[in-house]
Amino acid sequence: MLKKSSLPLSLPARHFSGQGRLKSRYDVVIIGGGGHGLATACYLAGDYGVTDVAVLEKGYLAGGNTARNTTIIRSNYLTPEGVAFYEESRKLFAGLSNKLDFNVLYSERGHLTLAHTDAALRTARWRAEVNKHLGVDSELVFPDEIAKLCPQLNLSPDVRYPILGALYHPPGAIARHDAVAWAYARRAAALGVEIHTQTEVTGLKIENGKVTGVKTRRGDIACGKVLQAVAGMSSEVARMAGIKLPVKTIPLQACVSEPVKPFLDPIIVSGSLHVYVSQSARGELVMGAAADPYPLYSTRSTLEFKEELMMHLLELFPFVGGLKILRQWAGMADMTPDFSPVMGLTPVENYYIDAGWGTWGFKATPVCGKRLAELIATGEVPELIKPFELARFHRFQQVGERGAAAVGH
Ligand code: FAD
Ligand code: PYC
Repeated sequence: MLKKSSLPLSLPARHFSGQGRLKSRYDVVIIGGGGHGLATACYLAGDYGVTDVAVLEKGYLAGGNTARNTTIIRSNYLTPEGVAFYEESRKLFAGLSNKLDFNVLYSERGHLTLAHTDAALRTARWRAEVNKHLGVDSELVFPDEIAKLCPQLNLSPDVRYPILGALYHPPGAIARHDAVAWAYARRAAALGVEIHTQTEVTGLKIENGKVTGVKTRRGDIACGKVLQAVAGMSSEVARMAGIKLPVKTIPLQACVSEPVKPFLDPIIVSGSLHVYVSQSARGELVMGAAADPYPLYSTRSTLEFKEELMMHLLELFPFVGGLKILRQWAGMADMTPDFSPVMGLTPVENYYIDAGWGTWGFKATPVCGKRLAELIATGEVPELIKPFELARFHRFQQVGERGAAAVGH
């Protein structure tokens, strides 16, 4: 064991410093201390010098969906708007450990979306073409190629749903979710941002159509600008601002197995079988399925989820039958009608939104932080996030990502 005196003097603090008193006013208040809120705070301070910022988190840091997701990072979406947006995030992710001087265990694995039907093959081809057109590395592959990329997959034609092909996305990656949040928190705090956990926002002060303050369980605060980045609680918090979101909140469950020696390099997704799996750096299989079939504000997890998931997993990897499940959990996913996020301006002046992240928002953590910081600091809506503004639902300009964002359809 290292003695304290033998540690290098320059050893950086691993975490942000403890919270102090709330000030009576901040230039910017960010509601939600998940990855998105923390990343925005970090880029506001680092890229724009906006440091009079408070991140208010009702629970512990990044204990919401940031703690609960299965960490898949990819940009193989269907719409040009989606592909460009997630590709910027993927690139930021690839350089994140260096930028923040904190190892987020970013690991490029390749991502295979399996097609078991002609319709799924058609969608895979479509996605591959849109991706390639925008310079994103994706291609349609067939069983002979899939066998080389993932020899463990059951490619037998004699199963109920044989694998006909797949969308292969070599840059698909995973990372350590909580390290991403800690890295942003640590850098933001070092730049002067205040991070207050156990500080729930319970109301907003709005005067003449403009937000001027937030009410919290620790007292009221005046502020210049507010961003809400609260994932599964988006409708509730937006309601405090008088904003109705086109969002349904639906539980999404996941689980991990006991750790085993590395055998699975790529990330495997099957929409038809409602199952996806990757192997973490620790050797655990990280697995999930489609969202639950009903809206609910709950993070309970169910036996049905596990039974159905295992049934389908065994169709793909029959040899994992003896593996034990270590943990299962759920998060609350805010699902939009078009399976795309809601980002940017709202009808309330100086009140910004980052919501509708459903089952797909971990991969967007860096780009959300960067582009929302740009919006808040400059007042200009970045081109990259314009397609995702709330007003698109009034103009019938949805960004339909269902075929590429959801695990089961
Ligand atoms: P969160 O991390 O949830 O942070 C929001 C914070 O706001 C929470 O900590 C919450 O406590 C806080 N909050 C709420 N209300 C208040 C209030 N009134 N006052 C103060 N604080 C408040 N995405 C991917 O890209 N890839 C995946 O593989 C993936 N897998 C997933 C698997 C599961 C099981 C789940 C549930 C989600 C998955 N996602 C995935 C989606 C992803 O987890 C989320 O979209 C993303 O984490 C959202 O980040 P966030 O910072 O917006 O939200
Ligand atoms: O966005 O790739 C994704 C994903 C997979 C599982 C949940 N979300």
